Amino acid sequence: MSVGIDRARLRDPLLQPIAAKVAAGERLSAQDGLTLYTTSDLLGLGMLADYANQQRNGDRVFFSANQHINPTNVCILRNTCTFCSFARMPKEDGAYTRSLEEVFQEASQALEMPTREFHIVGGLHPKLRLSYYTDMIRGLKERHPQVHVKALTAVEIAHLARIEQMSEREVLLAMKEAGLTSLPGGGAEVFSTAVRATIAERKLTGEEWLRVHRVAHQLGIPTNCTMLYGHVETAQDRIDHLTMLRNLQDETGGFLTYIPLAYHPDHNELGEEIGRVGTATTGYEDLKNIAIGRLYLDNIPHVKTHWPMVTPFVSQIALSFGCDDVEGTVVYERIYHEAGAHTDMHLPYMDLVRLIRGAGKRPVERDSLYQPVRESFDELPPEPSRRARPGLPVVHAA
Ligand code: V47
Repeated sequence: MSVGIDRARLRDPLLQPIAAKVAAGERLSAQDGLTLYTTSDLLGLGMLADYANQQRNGDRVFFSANQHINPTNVCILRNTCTFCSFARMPKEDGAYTRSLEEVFQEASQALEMPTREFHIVGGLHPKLRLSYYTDMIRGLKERHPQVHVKALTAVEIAHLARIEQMSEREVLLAMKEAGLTSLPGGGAEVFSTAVRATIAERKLTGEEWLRVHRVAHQLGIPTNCTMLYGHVETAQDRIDHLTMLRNLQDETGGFLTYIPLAYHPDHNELGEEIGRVGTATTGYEDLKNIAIGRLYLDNIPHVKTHWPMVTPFVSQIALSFGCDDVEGTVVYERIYHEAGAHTDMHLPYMDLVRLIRGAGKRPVERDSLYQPVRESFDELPPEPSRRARPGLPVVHAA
């Protein structure tokens, strides 16, 4: 059922001309984007985003039976990415690097659920070579041929290219050859040079991040994109970032989904510096970023809510604010839990179905490429048999 735009319900008159553009399917300008960031009419903004989403996706909401795997937290940027709580120096307490056998073992733990995607990201390890990752992908595909592998952020691709003295294109080709389906959207943070100088001084630049994604798209590897919000960035920085994503998408069409990532301030230097420890972003900000992503990125088909960061509760409401995709079962979430997220690490498959249905939407299990895998769930056995099997450490954050 398609909802319309009831312009009488807009409390902020500045939203009226934007509503006219949304109704006509016209692209929003950067100034419109800034207006959306500054309005306090959250429900008006949500109505516009819901309309734009319904036009594209109807009442379908996608989710995936996926598993996050983080092969190492050792990262050469440990001391300069001040927002990150996950990275460790090689000899620091808590540093770990998995052998390939350990990765394969972890990957087989959740297979009682119908896993369709491995989401693999980690630190920039000074010694792990390209072959570690290509052997990992090959080994995973041999063991689980039906599972898609979405692996390594643009930052990790650029790092491997540097240590292997290869081009990014060659690294991506080798990964594709090994069985890679797509790239996740991490590492983008906020493209602004000034923001990066504060939060990620030595990470690759925005232009470099976009270059890796452009090459991936040219090679037929679709990718995701993200923006890390809620730290030192301004509304202008956010719109500039979204404009750069939109421009690349006009050029290549290779982005599948946009995921706004809510900054978590615990156990990292930036949180202490800006006095935010213990105070993550608000639901208001989280919903705004989802809605603006939907309206401004008119050429990116999907907008995903990452429930480990914003809670399943906010994610469910996001489904009425322009969002059509919920992060999947996840199984082990480490990056945000290190930074103070209090959500569970794992959301059982049927809980996701219920969450989507509870928002009045139609759940669709998808694969990494947004091909529907299952749209009817009533015949599935009830839990607990579809939960991860006993013994799998489904860890609840303290
Ligand atoms: O790039 C790191 C973020 C990202 C913190 O493509 C933090 O489907 C909040 O990109 N607070 C990696 N965020 C995760 C990511 C992702 C997640 C889910 C789905 C997909 C996808 C991609 O995590 C990093 C960084 O932006 N991050 N530290 C922190 N303290």
